[in-house]
Parts: sequence; structure tokens; C-alpha cells
Amino acid sequence: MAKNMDAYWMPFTANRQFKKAPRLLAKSSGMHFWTPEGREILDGVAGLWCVNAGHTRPKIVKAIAEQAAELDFAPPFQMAHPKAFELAEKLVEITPQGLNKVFYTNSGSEAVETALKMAIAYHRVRGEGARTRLIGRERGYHGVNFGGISVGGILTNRKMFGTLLAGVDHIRHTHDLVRNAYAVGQPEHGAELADDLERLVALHDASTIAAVIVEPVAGSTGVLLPPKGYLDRLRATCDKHGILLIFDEVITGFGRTGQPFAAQTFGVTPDLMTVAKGITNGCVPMGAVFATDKIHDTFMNGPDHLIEFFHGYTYSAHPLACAAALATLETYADEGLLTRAAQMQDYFAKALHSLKGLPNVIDIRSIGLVGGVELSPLPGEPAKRAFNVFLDCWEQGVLVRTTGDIVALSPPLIIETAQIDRIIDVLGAAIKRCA
Ligand code: PXG
Repeated sequence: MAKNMDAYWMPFTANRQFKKAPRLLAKSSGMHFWTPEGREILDGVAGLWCVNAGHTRPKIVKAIAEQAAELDFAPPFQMAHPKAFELAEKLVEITPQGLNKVFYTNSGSEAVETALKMAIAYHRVRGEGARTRLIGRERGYHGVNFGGISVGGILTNRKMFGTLLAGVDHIRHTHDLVRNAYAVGQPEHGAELADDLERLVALHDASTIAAVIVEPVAGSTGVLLPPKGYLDRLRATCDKHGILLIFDEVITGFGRTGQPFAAQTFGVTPDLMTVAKGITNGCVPMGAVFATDKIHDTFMNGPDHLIEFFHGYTYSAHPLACAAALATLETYADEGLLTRAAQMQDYFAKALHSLKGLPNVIDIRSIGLVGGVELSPLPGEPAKRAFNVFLDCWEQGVLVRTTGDIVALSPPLIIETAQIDRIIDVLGAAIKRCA
């Protein structure tokens, strides 16, 4: 055990508060964590939206252990190992049609940087080098690297970090409590917000815009679903102006919304798609960018011996990550997990919506096995009420996640109805206590 907690500077954490009353996890299996003292915690958030098949699944554990003993590392530049190809082949079997090329990264943040660079370079390779602008959306979360926070739209993640990337603009977010509160599934109102892209085209001209990046369901900002027709409209506007559409599916990928990817749930296919988290069930860091054949093939020109895309990471296609991902895909397939959220979503939505009417609840949203409960903030103390709810749930043995004054749920896709009931009971009691 550490003698004290001073040395570890924790990410996205109130360090001083945490170290006064630490919340430690020491063990996990299936739907549960255990604290070092042996207290059982029901996982309502798949760790951090990533452990989609539940914890310490046998096939994945075995694959990682065996891989570590057999081939620990293989250089990914000008070299490769067989599982990198095997995994790419398996992945493109489940991606939306046309997204047939896989570029490996080690996180969602890196996948985002990779996709943004790919988009700019793609236009340049095809002779439209002026297309360098990147468009994000207010309230978007695309990881924490400079490209990602530039196209991202979360104030706290941006304001401390200077001028960010040049040539970035944002379309409006789609959150609309007045028109859409308590919508079950996709909200009715707001498809026209996609036309905000036309405003930016009118301002910057399409010939300067490389790509638009959005989360099909905005996760980190508090589970915002796309209004009906919104994503289709965004797709059409991108097509009209030759702008690439990037879906950031780091959270929505691998079954969260009821299909393998949200692109399939909503019937809209992007040109580039970023994933991470569920690709290895959270067990080994890995991310990826899926690209269309057209984008990939555009790079494949010039002399054969020249590198086509000057980008990659020491740990791209890491053998441990590839082994974990292959075993993860097998586990998902064995248990039908990539579509299980579609079967569970009515039960989950009904349970979640039963919280309507509790003190300070102002909206409830869900699709598949992801949900958000929005609370009105404590006067003058934003985010505190939801954090109190989080702490109360933790005391009662349920892990939830909060962002601002929104409580988010994204349980492992193996969750059973009784466990949904328990999460909702505990959350409901916490909301009442924190009124
Ligand atoms: N894009 C999206 C859409 C994400 O949700 C990232 C990129 C970055 O992934 P990495 O692997 O670099 O963290 C994410 C990550 C939260 C929360 O509580 C969500 C994420 C990360 C941390 C907290 O909502 N998502």
C-alpha cells in the first residue's frame, strides 16, 4: 500500500477532496466492483462507458495473459503482427457499410486527432489543400488533446488552454428543454439545428472546410440525443458542400445504442468514425479510426515505397490491445451483446422515466442502454447537487457518473432487469435525499 496519496496527480478529479475521503476499487467481476474493504458496488456506468461486456470476462483475461507471454510488442511502423490484420478484418464486418479501413490508436483522444488530420490531409492529397477548417459542435466532447478540445464545445476543457487550434468553428448544440423535455427516445424538435452548418458555410465558404465532427449521441455533456432527422440533415449538408462528416463513436460504439454503432441505429453513415473504450471492453487502452475506402484509396498514390500518411503511434496495434479486442468481439458475438441494448431499452427507459416528478428532476433522456437524468442546480453552486447524488449512490453501493448537474447511466450491456431496478431505486432515493 502507498504510505500516502500525495504523489499521484489524478485526472479530471477534485484531488484534495478525493484524498480526504478516497473512493478506491480493488476488484471487479461481471456487473460489480469491490472496494479494498470488500464492499460490493453495482457498476451503473461500465467503468467509464467502456466495460460493455462486464468486468474480467474469462476469454478476454485469457487472451491478454497469453498474448503477453507470446509476443509482448511488435513495432507498428514498417512492421506488423498477424493479429493487427485479423482484428481489422473482424472489425469491418460490424462497421457501417463502406467504412472498411481501420487505423489504430490508443485512446479516443488519439482517434479524434487522427481523424481530424486524416480529413485535412485527404483534401490536400486530392488537390483541395485550402480545406483546412474543422467544425465541431457546442457541448461536444472529443477528448483532451489540442485538436479535440478545439473542436470540442465544453467550456471547462477549453478555457485554460490558450488559443487552441486555429480555423475551428462550432455549430449549435441541440439541447432544448423547453421543447423536448422528457422525450422518450429521439426528441421531436430540432432537426433544423443541423442547418447551422449552412451558416458557417456562408461565413467561411465550403472550399475552406475540411470536416464536421459530432457525437451521434453527445455523451460527456450529459447524454443529448439527436433530434429526429437531425443527423440526416447534417449528412446531406456535408454532401452538398464536399465536407467530410466524422462521427465520434467513442461512447456510442460497440452496442451502446442497440446496434454495433450509432450510425446504424440512426441510419446515417459518416465518412470517418472514431472509436475506443468498448473496442477492448476497456481492458487494454485502444482506439481506432474507421475510414471509407474512398478516403483510404485517395492516399494510396505516388511511388509504392513512400509512406502515404505520416502519422501513427508507438503503440498503434499493440499486440495486447489486439488480443484483447479480438476476445472482446468474440465475447460480444457469443452473447449477442452488440444488439442487447435494443432489447433492454424499453425496460431501461421506463425505469429511468419513473424518476420523473422527483425533486429537482427537470429532464430524463435515454436510448439503448445509456441514459441521463438532468437536475436543477443548487442555487449558486452548479454541479454540486448531482455530485451529492453521486456520493449518495456510492455510499449505497451503486456507481453512477455525473457531469454538471446531469446524472449519466451507461451500464454494462449484460445488465439484468433486477439490476436496472436496483440502480433506479438507489438513484431515486439519492435524488430525494439530496433535495
Ligand atoms: N470522444 C468521445 C465522444 C468521448 O466520450 C473521448 C473522445 C476521449 O477518449 P479517451 O480514451 O481519450 O478518454 C471520449 C471519452 C464522462 C467521460 O464522464 C467521458 C469520456 C472520458 C472521460 C469522462 O463523460 N469519454
